[in-house]
Amino acid sequence: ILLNCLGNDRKEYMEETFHVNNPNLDGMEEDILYHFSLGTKTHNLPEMFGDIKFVCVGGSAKRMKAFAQFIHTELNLPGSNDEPKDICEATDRYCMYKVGPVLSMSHGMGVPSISIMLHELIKLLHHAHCRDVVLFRLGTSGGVGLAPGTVVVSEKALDYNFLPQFEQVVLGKVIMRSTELDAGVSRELLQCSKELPNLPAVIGNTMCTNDFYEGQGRLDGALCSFSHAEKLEYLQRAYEAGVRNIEMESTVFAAMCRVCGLKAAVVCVTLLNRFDGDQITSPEDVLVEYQQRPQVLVAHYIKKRLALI
Ligand code: R2B
Ligand code: URA
Repeated sequence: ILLNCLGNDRKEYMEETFHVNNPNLDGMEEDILYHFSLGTKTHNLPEMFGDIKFVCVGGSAKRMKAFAQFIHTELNLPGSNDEPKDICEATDRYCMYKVGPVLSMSHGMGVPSISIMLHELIKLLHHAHCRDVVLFRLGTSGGVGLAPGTVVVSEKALDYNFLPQFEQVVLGKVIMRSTELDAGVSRELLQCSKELPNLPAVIGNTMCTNDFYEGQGRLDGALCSFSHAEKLEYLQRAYEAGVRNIEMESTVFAAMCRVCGLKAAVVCVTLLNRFDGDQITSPEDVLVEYQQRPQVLVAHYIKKRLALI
């Protein structure tokens, strides 16, 4: 089934099954995934990655290593998980761990960093002939009108104007891509949250920005060009547009997965309520526990899908 995705200069199509959206790839004798230190000639990608069904990505390398160890235990897999092998150890751009059918990867901070990683990740899944893969972004965020520690499962990823679109500049022109996420996976994740203790979760819209400070209406950066009242007015408008959290990668994540027909979900914990302040003041142990919440939720989902519970 071919669906017209968005009416742009160049039409893009979405099929039911996942596909890369670039005819040039077919003609390439070798594809070097430079930022992963992997390639189609140097590595047997189908053998290494062909059985992947769940890809979990998150900003921090340390957190994604911890997730690899956690999911190893949760899936009752054999062998030790003390020192999981970083498949991308030859580069320090990203880290990558494979745990049975789960790939855990870091993407760094912000749209440019995750976008480079997603180009190479989607090509990797394509070269490895993976099928029926679901992608999750497990992250942190600033909450909008929510108690800190609440997990937001994103309904839509919105831009700074609260629109469900991602702007990419291509050959000097702006291309718009839709940022809708998989409604079925989001609903199932919310259901999973109800089956877990200590996992407050909501479905809401997520606003993605290109900056942590002024770009998110913070008053505490090195620069600030607006008043406290203007900040609150912007957050209030965001709230009214259904925004419940703010982070820095969801729009490009949603857009790239959607164009390639990959199911995707964004699951971010809120570290603070932005109506109450800008600085992240919770103690380290509280923040560590908050950051485990998206991991616990997605692990529960994966176990259910694998019929382990
Ligand atoms: C959430 O946290 C990071 C900024 O602190 C950024 O990567 C994001 O989306
Ligand atoms: N990550 C963000 O992007 N914003 C916050 O306020 C907290 C974490």
